[in-house]
Amino acid sequence: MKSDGRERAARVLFPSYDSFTVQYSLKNVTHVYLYKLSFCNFACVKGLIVKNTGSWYIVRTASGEEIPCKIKGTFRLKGFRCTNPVAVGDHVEIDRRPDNTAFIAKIDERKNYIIRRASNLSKEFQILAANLDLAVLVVTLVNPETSTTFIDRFLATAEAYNVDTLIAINKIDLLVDDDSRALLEAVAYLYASIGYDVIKMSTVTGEGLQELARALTSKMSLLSGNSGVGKSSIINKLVPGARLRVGTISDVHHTGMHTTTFSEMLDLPAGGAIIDTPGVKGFGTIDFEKGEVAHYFPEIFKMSSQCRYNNCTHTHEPGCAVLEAVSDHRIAQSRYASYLSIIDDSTEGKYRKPY
Ligand SMILES: Nc1nc2c(ncn2[C@@H]2O[C@H](COP(=O)(O)OP(=O)(O)OP(=O)(O)O)[C@@H](O)[C@H]2O)c(=O)[nH]1
Ligand SMILES: [Mg+2]
Ligand SMILES: [Zn+2]
Repeated sequence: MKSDGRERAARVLFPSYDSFTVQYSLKNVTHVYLYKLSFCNFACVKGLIVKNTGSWYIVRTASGEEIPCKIKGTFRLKGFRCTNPVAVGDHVEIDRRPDNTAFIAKIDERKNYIIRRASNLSKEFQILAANLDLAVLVVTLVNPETSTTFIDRFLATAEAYNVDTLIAINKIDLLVDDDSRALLEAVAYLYASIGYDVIKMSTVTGEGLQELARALTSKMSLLSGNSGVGKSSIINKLVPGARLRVGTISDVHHTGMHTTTFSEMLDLPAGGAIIDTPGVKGFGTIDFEKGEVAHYFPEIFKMSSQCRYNNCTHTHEPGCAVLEAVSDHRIAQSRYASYLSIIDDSTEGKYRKPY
């Protein structure tokens, strides 16, 4: 603000968290200025969310200091309840109080994020991470078996929210017989042919680790997937000294035990950072219009230009090129089933099954 005395006539019109408006009149002309963060000059610090424990967020400032912060109950989004309105990867401004408590006062606009519906029928959603260069979906064909519906729902969401995705098929050391090897090649081929990067890997044999490390260099990446697929094990191999807790696989259900309970960002030795997240069971999609779902399945979208009708939903219409391609096996049945499952969500406005 200028120091010519004008500020004495200034009036704070709309105080808010991060800005206020000042109005004054000079020679019969009214000037209105929006001052951003002016009142935060003393206490406001910018930083990056590097850890989310559920009730606390750890914010790393430019000087490297890590400050535990709470949030105020003001970050709500249109009608949905969010289990974590602030996510790892968010750039924020925090308000430090004299009593040494700190609150997140503002979230900067996000470049992108990955979001899922948290549970059946609820309007709750969860932001897995924000401001990503890459989302790595870790999947396994055994112990546990990742369903194709889960994979496809994740990929469609990443397409919708503009995040590049890489599929890491982990635990390939367990695929020893011919049938399992053939399945591995088929899954890898399916997703590579659609245009996704696929890495076949094992933290036990070390296969694929270098390739993954190269793909992550200088990027902000998220690791996501079902519990027990080896996300934390992968990070322990990539980040010297990480020592993240690694779980066991249930003997009965061959599923993970939800070992990681909070999201955490770790710096990579060659530059960039990786975010470990708790395993997720289902992947409910958010906010998709029925007509736009096809846009998030690249091979279905490509084929849809040849459908007879512009507004074809690819479910029953005559002259549907997508249905034809599914019956000719040019589009995988599993992908089409996933497409239908998301259409079903949008139709019902509900998310029932734990995909
Ligand atoms: N055979 C085999 N086992 C692996 C591999 N990678 C991880 N594991 C094992 O899989 C189990 C689960 O690994 P975690 O790293 O805890 O899995 P996670 O994805 O982080 O699981 P959550 O934190 O529960 O989401 C552990 O017993 C690991 O030792 C692999 O490449 N091959
Ligand atoms: Mg883990
Ligand atoms: Zn069609």
